[in-house]
Amino acid sequence: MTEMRTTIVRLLSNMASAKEIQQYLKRFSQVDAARFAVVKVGGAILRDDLDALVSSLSFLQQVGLTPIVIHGAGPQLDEEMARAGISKKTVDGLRVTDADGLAIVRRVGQQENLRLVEALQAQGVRATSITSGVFECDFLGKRKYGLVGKVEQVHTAAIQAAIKVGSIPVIASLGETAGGQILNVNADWAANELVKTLQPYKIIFLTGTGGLLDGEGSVIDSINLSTEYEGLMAQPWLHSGMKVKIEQIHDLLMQLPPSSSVSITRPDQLAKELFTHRGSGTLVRR
Ligand code: X2W
Repeated sequence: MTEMRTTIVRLLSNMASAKEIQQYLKRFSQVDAARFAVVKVGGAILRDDLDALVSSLSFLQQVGLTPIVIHGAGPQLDEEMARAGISKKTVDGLRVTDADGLAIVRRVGQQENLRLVEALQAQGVRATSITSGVFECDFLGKRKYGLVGKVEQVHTAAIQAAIKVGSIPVIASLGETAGGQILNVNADWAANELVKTLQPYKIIFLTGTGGLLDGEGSVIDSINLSTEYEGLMAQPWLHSGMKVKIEQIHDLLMQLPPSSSVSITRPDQLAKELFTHRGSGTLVRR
């Protein structure tokens, strides 16, 4: 514990007081190790900010907190599909996926997954690649969306096994039906289903914006849904993308224990968000 404290104090010394950090460490050490945090990583982060992501995840690992990582690969898929001459079509923000598209979704999903796992392992961090067997799906609507899944059940055995040996589970957002058909699953949806099943203490969405933005484009520090939700949704400056995000977070938190919270931040700010009172991105509580 002393060694752990020294590491954290050194890493965070210019962000927070030692007392503050110790308070959080104590709090986190009381949480069930298998349910500490689910971290959703968008494909854009894997492409643009891999080093900061790896440092932040390995920092958590060093202080004895094993996060569960679920990632997407949206921009990489856009690029690979364009290269293959497949034009992008989305319905309700979801990628309509045919058999040729699915082949790319599988290949790119697995590639991006391994890229993160290998980057972690290169830094001496144990990480386990999980690209199947977690999200049991049904077709969301074959005619409308093609080979796109809606998660029916989350199987956590592989995740628990990794956590048990202190290895970071790194999960791709690929699903399969009971009949074995692989399906494309939106990574935010996959993250939400994972969260509902695991009921983690912390839910973290890592984005390039570093948080939810107000009308001026500044990061909103915190949102208390029980007192601020209605007012916030009525704001004329809240544009549609953010509105949908806040609605989704609201629905998610309502299904979780009251102590759960959602943090939206950038990879390099993750430790600051978790270990300081001021935080870094947007903290959403119910
Ligand atoms: C997404 C899966 C990847 C994803 C897609 O094909 O783009 C569906 O839309 P990000 O980087 O987290 O956005 N699937 C059905 O969600 O990646």
